[in-house]
Amino acid sequence: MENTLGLEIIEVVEQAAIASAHLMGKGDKNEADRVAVEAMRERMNKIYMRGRIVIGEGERDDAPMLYIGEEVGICSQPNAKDFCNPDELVEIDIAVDPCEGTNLCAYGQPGSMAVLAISEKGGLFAAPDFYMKKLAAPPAAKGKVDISKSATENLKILAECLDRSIDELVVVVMKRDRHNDLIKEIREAGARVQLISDGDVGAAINCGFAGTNIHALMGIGAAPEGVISAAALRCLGAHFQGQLIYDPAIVQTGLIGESKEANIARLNEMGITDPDKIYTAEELASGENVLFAGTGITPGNIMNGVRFFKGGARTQTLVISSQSKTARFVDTIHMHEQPKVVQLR
Ligand code: VTB
Repeated sequence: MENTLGLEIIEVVEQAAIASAHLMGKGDKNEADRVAVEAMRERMNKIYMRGRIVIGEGERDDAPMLYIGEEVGICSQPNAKDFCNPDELVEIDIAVDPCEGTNLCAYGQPGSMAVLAISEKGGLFAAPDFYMKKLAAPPAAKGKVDISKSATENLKILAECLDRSIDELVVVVMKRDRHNDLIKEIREAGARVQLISDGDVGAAINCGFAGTNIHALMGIGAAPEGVISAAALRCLGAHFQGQLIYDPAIVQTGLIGESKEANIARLNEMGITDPDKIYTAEELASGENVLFAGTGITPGNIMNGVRFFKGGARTQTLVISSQSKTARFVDTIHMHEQPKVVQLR
């Protein structure tokens, strides 16, 4: 992936985060999402690239912007031939979640982010709008923990890999009824549980870094966001596995189709013949070059949220690249007006 593209992608997530942050704490999650989508799309369409949304705001008929299949970037515009050379352009697939954790943003809670992942064409799994059972863990446990094992077994393995006792582990789980048994099991195994109301992408990424005091993410969240988490964790060499969940009785919340049978039929139509397949991070984000970018909207464990000052804002963004093998924290001061002073605080 071109370096300049990497730089522009940072601005895409920054702009989405700033837009959402204006609505932080206002109690309107749809509006917080809408403005982020608009800002993300506007900035993306100024990039010299041929991009295609593979994970976005939904099917074309349901989403006016950043819908699945939407072409983005200067070189996707109808008059692109006038200023883009198709021979020198790599086609890019993009997975976006302009406001991950919309509730967190709307209620001023920590952990919401504007995130995206990009890869060359075909490099990101176009996950259906279902749920996904997820297991994220630090690099030391990669390939050792296994989503098909019980939480108890995985905690034993994790403790060994991280050279600590089970009660020194913290597992993030989303507070949902569907996780009641899982939470009980983790506690009985001796580990500690950090319950979150929303935002499992941030939680997954925390597993990729030492020092966050988060050692695993377990439980069921949305599938599309699972791919974005997988992209980040793949670049970090951390563990991520995902398994699609298509049975409404397991999920218990959210919109997930009429019935298990209808959902399996839909998956088959999409070419997913083994609906129970367990995907690794490398399968969900299989591209040769994968890049993750996320800007904090509200503060998180490893990144600050957007802070406004007179005439501007300051953002923090994490960019992880498989190509350059870097995890880069980008701290940006946005000067919307000519400032009298630029403060560093
Ligand atoms: C959300 C959201 C998560 O999964 O809860 C969602 O906060 C799905 O779960 O970050 P519910 O339908 O039960 O709310 C995520 O979007 C991402 O996986």
